[in-house]
Amino acid sequence: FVTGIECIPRKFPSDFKFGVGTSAYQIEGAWTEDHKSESIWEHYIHSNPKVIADGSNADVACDSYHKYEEDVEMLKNLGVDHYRFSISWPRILPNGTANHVNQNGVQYYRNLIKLLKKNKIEPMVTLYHWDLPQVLQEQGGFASEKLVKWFTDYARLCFKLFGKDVKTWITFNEPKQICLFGYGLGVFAPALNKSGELDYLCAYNLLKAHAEAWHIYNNEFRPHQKGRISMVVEFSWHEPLLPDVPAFEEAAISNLEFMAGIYVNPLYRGDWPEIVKAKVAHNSRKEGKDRSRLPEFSTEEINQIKGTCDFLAVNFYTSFLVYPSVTPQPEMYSARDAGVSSYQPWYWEEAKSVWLKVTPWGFKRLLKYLKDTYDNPEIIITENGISDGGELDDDLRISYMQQHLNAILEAIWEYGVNVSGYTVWSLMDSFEWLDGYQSRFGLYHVDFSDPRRQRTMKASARYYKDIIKNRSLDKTSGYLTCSLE
Ligand code: GBH
Repeated sequence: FVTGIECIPRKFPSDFKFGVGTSAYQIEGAWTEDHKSESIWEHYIHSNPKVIADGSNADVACDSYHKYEEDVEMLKNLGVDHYRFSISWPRILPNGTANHVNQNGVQYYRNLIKLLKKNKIEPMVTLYHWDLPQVLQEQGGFASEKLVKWFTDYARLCFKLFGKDVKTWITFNEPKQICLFGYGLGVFAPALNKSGELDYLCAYNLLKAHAEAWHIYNNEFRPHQKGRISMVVEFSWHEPLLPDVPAFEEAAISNLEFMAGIYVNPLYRGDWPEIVKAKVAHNSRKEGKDRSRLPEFSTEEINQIKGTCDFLAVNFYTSFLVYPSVTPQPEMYSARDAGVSSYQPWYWEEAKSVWLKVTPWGFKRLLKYLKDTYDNPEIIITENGISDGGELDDDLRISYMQQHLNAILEAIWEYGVNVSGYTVWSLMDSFEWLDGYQSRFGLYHVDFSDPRRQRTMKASARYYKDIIKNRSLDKTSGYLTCSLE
């Protein structure tokens, strides 16, 4: 029986913001210019060139250090509301610490921000997108408590230098990649692999550094600068392999909590998720340890961390099917602690990056889950995008964006999820970490064999430009999609 017709407006709310993103190390190049010092990624790649799929590095990358004016031209052409980029810590503070400020580095970001403002593009600035000064790594990096002081000195300096024009700050991009990949699995710089210990210690120090930076902003800068600050967390959706079977439902939640809740729960409630605390404590006891491998937050720390999140900043790319397992990937302690395994079926649509399968349905479920779990927060999508081989006629990217934007519309209109902005990853093709230049995420193509690093608009850029102009997913269907109930 047809009981009614459900119609979803295909239009975005009038104050919805559209943007694109990049990060310093992936685009700037000029890796030693004007007194910039070496970051952990430069150090890692220069000493192990084989870890990068095509043997490349980001010494020049998109050369945005010299070509930011062209970058802003592209942003203008797209008509974006905001541009998310990151500041290179070793470019601003070559010694790592705030005892010497590199004026040339400061000037670069001043110029960029000024040009953005002149063109009415809001800067959304990430303080840390994985490029720690190598000198600080040599003193322990994120495994050291000193990180809190190093990072908050750097953050305070940036608020002071740029806060007049920057109203949206991100402390860290994707703690999971920093801690699990960098200190647990040994695949990202600094390539340490003590999973189940160093990754948890990294998360502990990172969260304290984030919280302290939030309080510094809140107390010393917010009163007159009036901006907002948060931390970006990457969420994949974790779907139970067998839905409605309690053990599988629990496995999926467990993976969500170990992969993302571990970083987000503290921001909302001050502490690790209960399930994470319980499972790590249980396993630590079984291993004969006197205390949990997961560091414990003191009451004071809990109070300090709780509430340090002005909006929920979410990166979304893909989903996984999850099942309970007693023998998960042995090298991955956090998976072992979670007691789950996960995989992506071969028939899900593929991207160029092996880890990325197209799952807009997972995005919609995730948004609903976030609304329900964190008390209906304002959500900004700070990254979403897909890789291919760099084609100019990039149908795959257009279809990916169309499906993911549609998922947002459905989450807004069907579930009342408060999504206020969307950021495409990425403005242009750039250095894609371990994939080098083989996986391309850009709306603009970059020719890396050309010394001028020529940028060319792809079909997806024209598609996104239209969406931004119309504030709608299509112009033809009267802004509504209807389905029979
Ligand atoms: C984002 O991370 C990053 O913020 C951004 O810099 C990056 O360019 C973009 O994604 C695209 O990758 O190499 O198989 O061991 C998204 C999360 C982190 C998921 C790295 C895949 C690599 C897995 N990604 N991870 S693998």
